[in-house]
Amino acid sequence: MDLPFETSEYYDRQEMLFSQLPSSSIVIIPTNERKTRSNDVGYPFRPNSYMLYLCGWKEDEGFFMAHNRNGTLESKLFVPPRDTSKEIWEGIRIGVEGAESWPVDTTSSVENFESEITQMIGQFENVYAILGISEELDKICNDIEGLSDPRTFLDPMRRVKSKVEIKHMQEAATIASNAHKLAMENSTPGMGEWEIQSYVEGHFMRSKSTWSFPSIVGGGSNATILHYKANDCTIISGDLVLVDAGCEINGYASDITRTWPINGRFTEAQKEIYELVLKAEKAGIDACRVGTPWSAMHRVVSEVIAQGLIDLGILECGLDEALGDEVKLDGPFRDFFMHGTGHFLGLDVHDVGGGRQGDPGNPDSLEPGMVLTIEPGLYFADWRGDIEIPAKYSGIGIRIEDDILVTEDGPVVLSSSCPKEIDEIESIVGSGV
Ligand SMILES: [Mn+2]
Repeated sequence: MDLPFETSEYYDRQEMLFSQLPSSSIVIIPTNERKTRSNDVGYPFRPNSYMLYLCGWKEDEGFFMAHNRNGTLESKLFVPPRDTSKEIWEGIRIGVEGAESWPVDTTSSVENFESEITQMIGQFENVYAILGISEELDKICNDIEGLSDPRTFLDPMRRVKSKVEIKHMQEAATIASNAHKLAMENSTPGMGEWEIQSYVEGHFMRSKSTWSFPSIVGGGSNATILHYKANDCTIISGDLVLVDAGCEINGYASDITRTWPINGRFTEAQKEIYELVLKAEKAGIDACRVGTPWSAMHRVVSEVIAQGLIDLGILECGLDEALGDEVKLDGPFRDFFMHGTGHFLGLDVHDVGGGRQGDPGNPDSLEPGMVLTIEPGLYFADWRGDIEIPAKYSGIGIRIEDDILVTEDGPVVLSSSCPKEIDEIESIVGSGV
């Protein structure tokens, strides 16, 4: 069996879910569907995160079902049956019998799913199902009145990581830290953004992991595009390169951003902006403490950024005016720092349970075991016509992002082995060329 956790971890999660549900409840969760790219070629398959969370099932078909009839929790996994003619092409399946060692009470074939579920659903007063993923399940649930979404209960659970989850997240953060370091070492003026990407993702692959989201590698003013994805330009001497990349291992994601000069030396103007972003990032990390309201990190980071922009003469106003509305923080500093300060991290890179500013379902405050990113940035987009930018900062885009575990003893930076001080970066960039 190939599971990242002991089966008891999954049974505990199933128990914790049902401890929140009324009696006579049934929960049904599909895994993701395969998506065709063309003809016989599919897009890479990634199992559904809730499926991974509740039972670790990784094959590209399957349904998790559990109910609490008579006060006892019973779970069942519907899986693709053994089928030699399909296995010749796609690989050997675990099958109904093989799945018996998964953390569920019983197993069945997906071929029986519709008839079994249709017949069962009527026996329960409360039906919980995740819709919008499986056409088959959506069709079955079409006529059910008062159907509820189990994610209301699962998301807050996923938000707080167990000790063993944290172990996997530390591994993901360490692999991504080393990938960034390797790319720094091999940086040299005139190389392509795609070559930097190959060092980063090559290291992911060598570490038996994959990317957790498509890597962002932006040289020069491409760094001012927040989710830049072309990665097809060359990076010339004097330019910075921004790399926002993370990996996934055992289902868990990391997400790190570093920005460095491709020739190994920051210019004075680049240094001024870099130091400001770094100062804001450190202040944000320091705010990741148990009991801190979620909005506090963004406020702390925004205040440092806004004050820094004033000190550099980029904004000509006082701090209050620079920050704007007390709650929305929508002042002119947002022309240069236009995204949120961070998000939760876990099975998904933008993990569930709230996180981004304004998301519904944000927690009131930070708890031990939560993992989030802190990622301030400053962007002086020379291609924008709507804002005025001092010439010396034109085209600079800098973001610094780390992965933070909240503990009773303060913030723990899971990605701390990834260099971010100016002198560290200057000594490592190009050292492997
Ligand atoms: Mn991020």
